[in-house]
Amino acid sequence: MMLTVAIALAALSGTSLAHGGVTSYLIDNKNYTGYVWYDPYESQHDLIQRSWHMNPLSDPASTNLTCNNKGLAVPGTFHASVTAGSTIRATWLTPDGYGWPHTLGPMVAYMASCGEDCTTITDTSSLKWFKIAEEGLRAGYAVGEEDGWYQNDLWENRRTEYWNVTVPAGLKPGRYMIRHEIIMLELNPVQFYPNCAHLEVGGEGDSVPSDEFLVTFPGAYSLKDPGIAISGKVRGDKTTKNYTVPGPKVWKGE
Ligand SMILES: *[C@@H]1O[C@H](CO)[C@@H](O)[C@H](O)[C@H]1NC(C)=O
Ligand SMILES: *[C@@H]1O[C@H](CO)[C@@H](O)[C@H](O)[C@H]1NC(C)=O
Ligand SMILES: *[C@@H]1O[C@H](CO)[C@@H](O)[C@H](O)[C@H]1NC(C)=O
Ligand SMILES: *[C@@H]1O[C@H](CO)[C@@H](O)[C@H](O)[C@H]1NC(C)=O
Ligand SMILES: [Cu+2]
Repeated sequence: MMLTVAIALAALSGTSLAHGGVTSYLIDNKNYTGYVWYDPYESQHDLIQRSWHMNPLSDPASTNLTCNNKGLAVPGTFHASVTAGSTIRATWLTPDGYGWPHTLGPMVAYMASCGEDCTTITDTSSLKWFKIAEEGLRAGYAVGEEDGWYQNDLWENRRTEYWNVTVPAGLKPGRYMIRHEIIMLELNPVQFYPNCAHLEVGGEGDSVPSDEFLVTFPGAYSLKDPGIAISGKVRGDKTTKNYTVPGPKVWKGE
């Protein structure tokens, strides 16, 4: 117990320990364990999630931004079945019970059509992503107020360790990559924490997003975007009460 507290405090105060990513997904009542970043790639198999490392990414122009470094599919990787309109619950929780360590900044989720098969895609930078959900600054809060951000809710023992996003009900069935991302605005340079996984969407939908909703990673973000340029200046800012989440508008599936 004391050890857990000590580790949590150490991780909070030290920036090098204080990182992470999506560790499991709950999809249509099935729990899909994620890639374990501190275990060797060779030891992992049968996951929907691509490989990742806990370290932050800071260059919006790097191919590392797409699916977290190389974001490789593991042997036996597959697509998780999900019905359009269902909730996907992503958890940021390590096996030792230690959760997401940062508080200030938005959370976003994207999907991209894989065509025939997500599992065989090696170059994820050609995928066309559409945003399905975002958690920006809550109304009435300033950017420096932790309670203004859902990211703060993820903090261990604070309120919750997960984020629910809904697969747009109108989305056409097919195979899609999902990309969750936490953007940490505490420091300059900014820190991006993306994670990718494979989905097989079923249901009755027949919609696909039009071009105005589609972006690539890298490509979607610039260090000049207001919601990124502000990184390193939010802590202590009790006056800025607007925040523009980077990337395209959320596609609602219509
Ligand atoms: C899903 O599995 C992970 C890893 O085994 C576990 O930490 C988590 O508690 C599980 N979640 C649910 C909802 O069962
Ligand atoms: C991607 O990240 C890895 C590991 O941090 C680094 O060695 C590599 O140079 C990065 N590649 C690019 C294109 O930024
Ligand atoms: C998130 O989804 C789970 C089911 O996957 C549900 O039990 C939980 O109440 C949802 N939480 C919120 C905050 O919507
Ligand atoms: C807040 O709004 C102002 C005025 O529209 C804009 O210039 C600024 O970039 C916005 N700030 C953020 C962080 O989005
Ligand atoms: Cu960190």
